[in-house]
Amino acid sequence: ETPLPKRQQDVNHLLWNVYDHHHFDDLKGYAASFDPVADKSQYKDGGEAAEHLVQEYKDHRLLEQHHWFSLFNERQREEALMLFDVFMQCKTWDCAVHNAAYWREHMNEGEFVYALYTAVIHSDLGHGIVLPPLYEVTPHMFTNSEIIQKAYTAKMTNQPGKFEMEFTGTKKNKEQRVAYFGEDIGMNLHHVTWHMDYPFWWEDKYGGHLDRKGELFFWVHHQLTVRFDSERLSNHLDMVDELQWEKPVEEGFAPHTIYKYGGEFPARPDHIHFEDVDGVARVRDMVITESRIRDAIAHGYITGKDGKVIDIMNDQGVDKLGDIIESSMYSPNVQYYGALHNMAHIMLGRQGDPHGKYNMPPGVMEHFETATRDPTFFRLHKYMDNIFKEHKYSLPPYTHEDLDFPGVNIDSLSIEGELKTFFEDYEFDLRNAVDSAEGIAMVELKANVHRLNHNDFSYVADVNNNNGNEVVGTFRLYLCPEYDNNHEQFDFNNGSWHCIEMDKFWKKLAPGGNHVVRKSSDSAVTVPDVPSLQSLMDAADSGSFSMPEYERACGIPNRMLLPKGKKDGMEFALILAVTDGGYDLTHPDVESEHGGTHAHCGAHGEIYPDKRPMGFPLDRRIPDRRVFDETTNFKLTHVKVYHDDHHH
Ligand code: CUO
Repeated sequence: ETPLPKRQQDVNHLLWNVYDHHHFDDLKGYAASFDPVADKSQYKDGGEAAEHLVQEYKDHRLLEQHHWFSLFNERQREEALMLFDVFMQCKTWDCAVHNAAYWREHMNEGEFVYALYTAVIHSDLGHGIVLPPLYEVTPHMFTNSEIIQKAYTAKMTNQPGKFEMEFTGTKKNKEQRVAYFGEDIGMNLHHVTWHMDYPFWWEDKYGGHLDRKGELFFWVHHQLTVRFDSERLSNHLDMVDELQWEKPVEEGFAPHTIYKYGGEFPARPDHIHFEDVDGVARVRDMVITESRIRDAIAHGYITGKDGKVIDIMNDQGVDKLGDIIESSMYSPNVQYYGALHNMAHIMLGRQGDPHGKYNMPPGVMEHFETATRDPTFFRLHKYMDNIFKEHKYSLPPYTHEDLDFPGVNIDSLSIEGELKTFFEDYEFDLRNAVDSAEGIAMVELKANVHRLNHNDFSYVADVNNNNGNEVVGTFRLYLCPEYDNNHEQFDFNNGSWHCIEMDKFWKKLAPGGNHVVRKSSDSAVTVPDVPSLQSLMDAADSGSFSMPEYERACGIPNRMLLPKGKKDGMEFALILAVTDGGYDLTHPDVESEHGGTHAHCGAHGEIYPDKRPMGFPLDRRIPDRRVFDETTNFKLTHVKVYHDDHHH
């Protein structure tokens, strides 16, 4: 088979300057002489998918080039999936790369990029490839119009440039204080990649079942929501209020972002009331969909489209609810429960032009790359998070027996090092934002962003195992804000829903005392920065490419593991629960890191490594905290997160 450095090089070249179709010489040849349906034996399906796409192309039904692309647009999604399907049907890399070079010339560029990314993630042929950071492939979706304009001007005058990317808006808008979170390029990369790892359009026919996809949808967005709330508290802002269909959308939003082709992203004024969106949904439909879901929660079951009753009063209930709320193709009854979440994204994206009067392109809410820039994103997801909470809190609280790990107790829990955050500078490449006009040399174009980071630290725990034999412990670490913005202390029951998942790992515990040290950099919720496209090109060209640590881009950026905190320290409860790994762990390989980012993103191509519900044991209501106090394999300690406001 084609060696990894060559496959990496092909992907780099396919994604370089997608919009002006500058081709590397190797790909030029492929594109010119290839006929996708000449040799049908190269496809697993005998060429059916390729024939379908070729026919659509011949009939001039495909979306033009140099036009915006949105996954939420049904026809555009269909087209992107036609190409995705062709890639997935390829038996060899050679087939895939020829098709890619060919369709790059004939399809809409946004559709092409989406199909290629998702195929590299989900096809066996993509194994080992590091997908270049999307913020360098389609920079328009990750930066603002000011930067883009400067890049064009620099390019025209052939001047290299480095531009300061400021957060959107002004100090007059208090939401700007937390723009560093919603506009972080790494955070947006995490979000868009999660939705590529677990697409709502996924059907098992493409390549197997995605384990606990609905629950992951809940958990990854719950964690974005609670992390955003802790960032708000760090900046003296109240936690987010939920969005309601029949109340005004409080915050307006001026995105200051521009499409590569298709003009500016639409803005939305303050305090508007939701309007029906032509061709999408009426506000009333949204209210009906919501009440059907709330009814299901109240009754404890979902009704399938065949009328079958699906019990949700158990650990698996949240997975089913995730499927119907998003909704994904896994929803057992989309006719009845609708697609609350996906519709809401479109409804919000269109509120600036609900009747299509001004022919505006989709709003930031209609792309996973850009959605978190709009403060309403978090109001929408808080709204859905509260629906999930309603379900979780309808389940019986855990008993001592549910939580207990007999013979295991935690003697101490502390932090080694200081929990300290700061802002730093980071550069990324803008060259793909501008066209590579023939004859004009490629000048260096960079954006400089300010982003949150923190010092390395370790968790230190002394765990006693009195069982007389070795046992496996599941270590679950959470960080929970202790006070709201009015300095009211959360009681244990109200506070536990706001806990940030910090890490989850498995460890063998020898009989007697175990001194466990876990580094912050090993966290199962975070990933490191993906290398730049240029360094991926250099590495692949050198012929010895291997970077397994960057293969997955889904995960909170490791530098954002800690919330910002406050200059004089912000109080958090640090919680460690050590539960029975002999039961929890689905794999025999105890010390495996399961791909490094499994807590929010699963283990690629495998079942989720932890049998317990995500968020365990803090995912249900806790009416009596004595249950936890009496559980010796559970420990709570108080810590402070400091923010150093000297820029690093
Ligand atoms: Cu990720 Cu709403 O699900 O943006």
